[in-house]
Amino acid sequence: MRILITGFEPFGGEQINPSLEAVRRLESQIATAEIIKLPLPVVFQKSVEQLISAIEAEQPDAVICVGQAGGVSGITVERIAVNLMDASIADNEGYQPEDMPVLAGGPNAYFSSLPVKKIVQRIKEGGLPAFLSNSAGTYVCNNLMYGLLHHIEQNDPAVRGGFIHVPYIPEQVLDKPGKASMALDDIVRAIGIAVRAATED
Ligand code: PCA
Repeated sequence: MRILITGFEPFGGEQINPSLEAVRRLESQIATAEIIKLPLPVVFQKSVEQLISAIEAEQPDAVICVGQAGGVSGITVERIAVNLMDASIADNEGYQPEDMPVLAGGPNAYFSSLPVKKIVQRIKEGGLPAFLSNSAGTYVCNNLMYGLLHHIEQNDPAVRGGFIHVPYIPEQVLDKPGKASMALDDIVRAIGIAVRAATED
C-alpha cells in the first residue's frame, strides 16, 4: 500500500508550518504502508495542481493532506470540504478570493473517504487530543481537500482521501497568550496513528 501525505509551507506570517515539519519527520514506512511525502505551497490553485500531479505520478492507495489550524487544541480530523473560497488573508501569491466556488457548478460538498471517526478514536487511545471537525474552513486547506476529493471521485473512487488539521507547535505560541499548541513529536505520532487506521480496511 502506498500513502501520499502532504504538508503545507508556512503562511500568514509564521516562520514554520507544523504540518510540513511533521510530514518531513514521518517514517518512510508505517505498518504496511510506503509513505510518499509532498510539500505544497499555500496557494489556492497551485496546491491542487501539484497534488493532482503527484497522485497521477505515484498512484497512491490513499492520500492524507495535513495543514495547520492555528489555535486548535488537538488533532482535527476533517469530515467535509465545501465548494467555497472565502479568504480572510491572501494566499502566498497574493490571491484572496471572496465568496467564490472552488469549482463552478461542482457539488456543494464532498465527504472525506478516510475512516474519520476511527482515526479520532485511535489518536485519543494513544493519549492525544483529537476531534472530528465539520468545517475545514474556506481557505487553502478546504480548497485542497475539495480538489482532492473531486479528483478522486472523477478518476479513481477506490482511493481514500481526506484532510487533517494540526495545532501550532509550542515555539509558535511563545507570544500568543491563550493559544493552544502540541509538541511536534506528538503531532508526528498522531499522524502515524492516522496512517495506520487508514491502512486497516
Ligand atoms: N493551513 C491553512 C492553509 C495552509 C495551512 O497549513 C488552512 O487551514 O487553510
